[in-house]
Amino acid sequence: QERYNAPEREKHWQGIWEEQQTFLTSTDRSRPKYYVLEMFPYPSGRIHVGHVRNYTMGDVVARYKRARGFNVLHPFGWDAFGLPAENAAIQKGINPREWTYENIEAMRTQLKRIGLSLDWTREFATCDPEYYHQQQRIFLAFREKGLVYRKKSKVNWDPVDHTVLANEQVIDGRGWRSGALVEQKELAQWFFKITHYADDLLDGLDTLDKWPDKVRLMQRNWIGKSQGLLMRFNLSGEKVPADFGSVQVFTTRPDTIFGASFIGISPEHPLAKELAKTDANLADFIEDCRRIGTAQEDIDRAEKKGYDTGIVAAHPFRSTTKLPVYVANFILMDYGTGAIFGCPAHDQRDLDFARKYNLKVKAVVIPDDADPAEFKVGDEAYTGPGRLQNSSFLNGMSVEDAKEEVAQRLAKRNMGEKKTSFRLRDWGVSRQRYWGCPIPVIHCDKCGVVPVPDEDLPVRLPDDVSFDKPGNPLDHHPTWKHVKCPTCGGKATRETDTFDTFVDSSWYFARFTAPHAAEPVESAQADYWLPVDQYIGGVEHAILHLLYARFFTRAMKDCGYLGLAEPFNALFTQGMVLHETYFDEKQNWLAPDEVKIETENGARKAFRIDGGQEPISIGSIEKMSKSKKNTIDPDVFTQHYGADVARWFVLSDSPPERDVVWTEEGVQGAWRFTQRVWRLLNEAEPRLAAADAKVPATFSTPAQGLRRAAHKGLAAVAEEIEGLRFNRAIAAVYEFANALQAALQDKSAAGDESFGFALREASLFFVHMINPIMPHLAEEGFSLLGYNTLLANEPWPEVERSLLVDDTVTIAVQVNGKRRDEIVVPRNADRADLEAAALRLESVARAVDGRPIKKVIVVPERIVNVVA
Ligand code: ANZ
Ligand code: ZN
Repeated sequence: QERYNAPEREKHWQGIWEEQQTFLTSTDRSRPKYYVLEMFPYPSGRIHVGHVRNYTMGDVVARYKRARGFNVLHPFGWDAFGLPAENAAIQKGINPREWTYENIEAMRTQLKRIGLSLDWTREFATCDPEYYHQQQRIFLAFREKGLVYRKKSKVNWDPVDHTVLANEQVIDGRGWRSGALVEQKELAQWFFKITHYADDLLDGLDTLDKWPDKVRLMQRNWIGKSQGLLMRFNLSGEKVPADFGSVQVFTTRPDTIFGASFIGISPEHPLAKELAKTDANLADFIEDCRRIGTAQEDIDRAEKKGYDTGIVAAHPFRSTTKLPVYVANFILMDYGTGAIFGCPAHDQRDLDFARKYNLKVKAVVIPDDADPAEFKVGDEAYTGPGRLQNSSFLNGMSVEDAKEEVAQRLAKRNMGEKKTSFRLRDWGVSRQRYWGCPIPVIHCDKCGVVPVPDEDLPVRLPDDVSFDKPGNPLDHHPTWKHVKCPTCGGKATRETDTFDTFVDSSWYFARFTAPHAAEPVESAQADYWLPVDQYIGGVEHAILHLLYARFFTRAMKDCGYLGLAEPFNALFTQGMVLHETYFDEKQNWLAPDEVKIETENGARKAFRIDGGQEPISIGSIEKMSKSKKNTIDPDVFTQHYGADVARWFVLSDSPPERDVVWTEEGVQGAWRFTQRVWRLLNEAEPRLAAADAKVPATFSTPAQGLRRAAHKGLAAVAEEIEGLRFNRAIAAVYEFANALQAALQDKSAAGDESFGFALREASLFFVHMINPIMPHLAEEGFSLLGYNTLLANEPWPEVERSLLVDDTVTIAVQVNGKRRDEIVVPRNADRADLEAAALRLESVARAVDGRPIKKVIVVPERIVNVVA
């Protein structure tokens, strides 16, 4: 029999699926629905193996659910706006739109070769005017609802190129093109009021029990709800400006007040700004702080620095204690009140700061089991629970009680009030970039901000843009931004900012339910399909994308577009695909296809394929990346081995939530398995024709054994796929393949009618078992078995529960009363089965040694005695 020619047969089946529109979403509403979605990709140009793993996971679920009688929605699209298209325009002079659509074209072709059961009629790209048209309408609806506002906010400003830079364009604090030191500049920008839903976004996490705990925790921390206290400190000193008699701080640890050793205010705090008017050194210091960069990590990483203002604050409970007031670079203006009291013993940032400026470090909370005389704070602040000490009326209290006590005493004196704070900030969506969705408003000197009237939407991106000048081409386009004010008809200009691309990906899953509707969503469709039943994607999106999508869903609900708050019922975050790295003596990376591996005495050595006797180095196993050249081109791979091998391999070796290492041996193993499946089916097939189609009244022992293996195998594959344990589903298939192979080799089964039936059933189950992961080979096998319909349209077979329980007994076999062997048979095996099974034994034949058999005594479930 011939080898299975995967590349050729895969093309064949893909052609048939396409021609028959097999995976078109059904409009039959009588069946239960199942919406499975993988995070849509950015059209960077080529599919990589990580995509293959991600989309195969979704595809396995989609195909399986389809077979289980669900109406499956499994769509695909492109997250197509963003900076790389502009970079291509700058570097290669290609128009961003053309670059993007060409990439989409190429990637779609590649994806189709993987054999995904997608409904391609629902495909869209976020840069399609049809899509961003609806996004502009959603924005204006949000604005009507008061969920959008404009305020001044900081951006990275390149003082040489006179342009705003994206965070990715700031490299080590310098502009990527000019090399100039980046500054912070305030610009009026658009914000989405995500904080309006802060509590709801937090509470909603409790309902998402099919999300990884780790992701929920990350979201919880990001939202960062803190119960704290606003405390007022009275200021004194010559320099205290008028109107600044006191400063208010936000603290979550009022219990530590007796450990306070300074007051810190943000460089942007009004008091700091006021003082800077008369203090040039302070003004310089503040200027310095601005250079840190806007990202949180930059702030956390920067060295703690402060400026002593010379002002002091009175301790609220110990009037003799005066706390120096510092302007400090680690205090953010947009959290709490932009001011803190510093307690170095119990806060790491404060401790770093105190060590630098020689401020007092006094421990006021000690662990329950610590000796107060011994307990010291070294380089690490103590942030755990414990008892209060050195704290006057708080001494001996627990942290919780002390917090309450301080709050109450201050409240009585009007010096403190409880306050909840969120770390979550409103979402700044303005980007000063070309390749994004235009923000549909017009600025008029007379009328202010005017929304673009609905009939004038979409605001389209112009095609004729130039990237010769740095900055936003929309801004220096000769005509695009100059328009008449829709309200007064006077001269006005369009908003030239475009949306953050996270906006585009915040509602695409809803759009898939009616991708070409004239409204953002069609209620009937959205109500039927949403929420997404299974969302699959990378953990790198655990915070922002998922939070923004959850915000959008709530906001769209409040605007009447959607009927639900949580968009993703279950979330699965898949691991990455890794590969070994190779490099030569000059530290140049080599790609896997430039290298051959030889094993000598168990040691692996790498050589160049194109000659070279000297071994090259094998580096560590790392995430596939272009820079290390350790990537595998799925296209080349599928043309050689076929998509099924790739699909099988990426799911086989480790649990899907973990990383998998792409290895040649692993690939070979997967390839050999496809050939083995093909061989087994070819061996089984000729023996099926003779088999009776009717269910036999009784089953022989081999038939019964095979049936058990088949039903158990099918049930196991189903259960593992339901739990997204694809590697274990694969293990169950391997196990069944072994059972099938053993049964095919069992000579005793020849001519047994009930075995023929069992073999037919087992072969059919086999193709069903592999179908979700290796759908092409499964179709091929199904057709080989004589069916002329598509397996993709077949329901998942029903298992017989009774065959799943291990109901076997071990029976001793004697010859002339002497124990010779034992057999394992179903408990309900009858006398004839037992007799036949015993007589088949090699050991029995040897003991009988050619003598005629007089009789066989059978005691069911106990013993078989052969009398010779
Ligand atoms: C005194 C104190 C003593 C604090 C102590 C902590 C430990 P979370 O829990 O994240 O809400 N803080 C307040 N506003 C700040 C700002 N704008 N920039 C930087 N830090 C700020 O953090 C609340 C704590 O962070 C507050 O409690 C405050 O320091 C600091 F042993 O007050 B704490
Ligand atoms: Zn006007």
